[in-house]
Parts: sequence; structure tokens; C-alpha cells
Amino acid sequence: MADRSYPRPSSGEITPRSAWLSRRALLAGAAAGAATHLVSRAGAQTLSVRPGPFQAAERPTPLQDVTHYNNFYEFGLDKGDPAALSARFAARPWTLSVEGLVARPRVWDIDQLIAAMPLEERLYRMRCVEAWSMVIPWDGFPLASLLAQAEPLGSARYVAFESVVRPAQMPGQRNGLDSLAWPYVEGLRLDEAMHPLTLLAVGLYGEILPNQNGAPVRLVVPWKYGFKGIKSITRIRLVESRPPTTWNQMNAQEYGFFANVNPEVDHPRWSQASERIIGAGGFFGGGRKKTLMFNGYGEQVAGLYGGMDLRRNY
Ligand SMILES: Nc1nc2c(c(=O)[nH]1)N[C@H]1C(S)=C(S)[C@@H](COP(=O)(O)O)O[C@H]1N2
Ligand SMILES: [Mo]
Repeated sequence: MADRSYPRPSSGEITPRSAWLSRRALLAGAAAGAATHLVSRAGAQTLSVRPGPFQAAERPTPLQDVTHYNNFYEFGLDKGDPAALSARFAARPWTLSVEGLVARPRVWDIDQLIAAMPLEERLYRMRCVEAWSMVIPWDGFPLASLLAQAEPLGSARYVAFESVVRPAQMPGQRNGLDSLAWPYVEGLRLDEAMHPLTLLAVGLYGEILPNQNGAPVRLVVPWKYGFKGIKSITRIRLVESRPPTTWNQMNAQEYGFFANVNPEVDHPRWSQASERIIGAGGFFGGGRKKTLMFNGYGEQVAGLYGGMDLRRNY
């Protein structure tokens, strides 16, 4: 079902500034300046954001699909579980620690962090390793801004991320299916983490992040498969060697550490050459497209992998 609450740009147009943002969010932003968030009349918290670089040309996926077709195994294995079962998850109060090989470790309160960081909107393609995709208007700030404040030491080479463990509020963590080990963990090389495309998202569509999308803060690395985008992060640690990552530990043959989107390297059980466009079927027709190398961000990120065999380093 198409979401009617946001205007959408016509097909093929470069998405104009805030075309999908609620008018209220814009007005709130104009009144309050950047980096504040306000409670709207409807009760949903809106974010004050500026347009960022790197806007995708595609039509944003309807909000209804972005928030009801999710992978968040802490709440269950089905795509509808996160929306259905996360209402009581408490994303406030929340702390996010930045620690490890840094000169200035810090435990941030999430709202102080949001107030300290100028928020940008970034319309990014998201390609799940399961061969479906969305286009999501995130609100957040570059991970590099947060890491710079922590002053990484020369010995830091990777960044390790950890999701919250809270079985009382996350049914998938207590259902005994042992689908995954908790906490969900992810990692990036330091240069990937510092890349300007790499975002910490605290909102989408101009509102604070819905629980099912990884409230209150999640990683977005648009040239990698979606599973790198770890949700509900509590800890960011700079480390010397490559950290373990959840899907790689689950099945190293199928899920690598790098997980760069690559239409030429198939998943052992399915092709990665094309993808199903979530929310684009039916009325709009089509619904599939060819998958692009680095999810279409090669111009920006291919240089990170010069000289690497991307078949072996999948
Ligand atoms: N903690 C945690 N983070 C996670 C996941 C998860 O199960 N747990 N799923 C990942 C996968 S496979 C994808 S495709 C994206 C989905 O993000 P979305 O639901 O916001 O679209 O979240 C990623 N981050
Ligand atoms: Mo995914």
C-alpha cells in the first residue's frame, strides 16, 4: 500500500531537498535551528535536518514498507515481526559508548549526541543480501564526525559495533531458536568507517528512528549489504584487529566480512545479479532492477579496495 502522507518526486528526478519530509519538520527546523528535535502535535518526534550530499536519484520507498518489511532478528525472523513486536522496546534513555583505542573515550547520552551533531538527510539505496532493496531517506551524521571527537590512536585499524542485549524487550533474544548469537555485532575497517558515506542514522523520513529500524541509533553503509547496518547500537570500539561479525560467524561461506554489494559474486544459494524493489510493484510496475557494483556507489568507494580480490574478499 502506498504511503500518502509524504509527497514524492516524480520518477527519475534527483530527489529535491526534503521533498519527502513533513512540512512540520521543516518548520520546526527553521524555528529551532539545526540539531534539535521537537515533539510534533501528532506525538511523533521530528528531527531538524539539513540536506546532505549523496542523494540517490531513485524514488524513496514508501514509509509503510520501510517500517513494516524489516530484518531485526532480536524481534523475530519474519519481516513483520519487528514492527509488530517492538512497541515496548525502550529506546530512551540510551547510552552509546565510544571506547577502545581512542584518546578520548566517552559515554554519550543519545539525546546529547543528537543535539551535538548537525543532522543531515541522506537518501540512500539499501540492498539486502537477500536480493531485495529499498531507497531510504535517513537522518543522521557521518560516523567520522563521532570518531574524530574520540581521537582514534594510531594503533586503531578497525571499528567494532555492538547492539543492545535486552531479552525482556526483545522476543527474538529469548525464543530459543538460537538463530543468531547475541549481541549482534558488526565491524568495519577504520577507513571504511571514516568514509563520508558511512552514516549513523538517528531518524528516517524526518522523524526519530522507529524501533523496528534500529532505534535510537543504527549504522548505514550504503555500498554494503544491509546486514552491515547494525541496529540499536550501544557500543563502538576501536580495535587493532578485525572484529568478529554476526553473519560471518553464523556462516562464513555465505557472509563475508566486507559484504560489499557485488552483482558478480553470487550468494551460494541465489544470484546477486538483480534485486526486487520493495514497494515498487503493482501500480508502479516493474519491481526488479539490476544490482550495481558497490550498490552504485563505486565512484565514491572503489578506491578503498584497490588491489583487493573482491571475489575472495566477499
Ligand atoms: N541488531 C541487528 N541489526 C541488524 C539486523 C538484525 O537482525 N539485528 N538485520 C540487518 C539486516 S539483514 C538488514 S537488511 C538491515 C535492515 O534494516 P531495515 O529493517 O531498517 O531496513 O538491518 C541490519 N541490521
Ligand atoms: Mo539483510
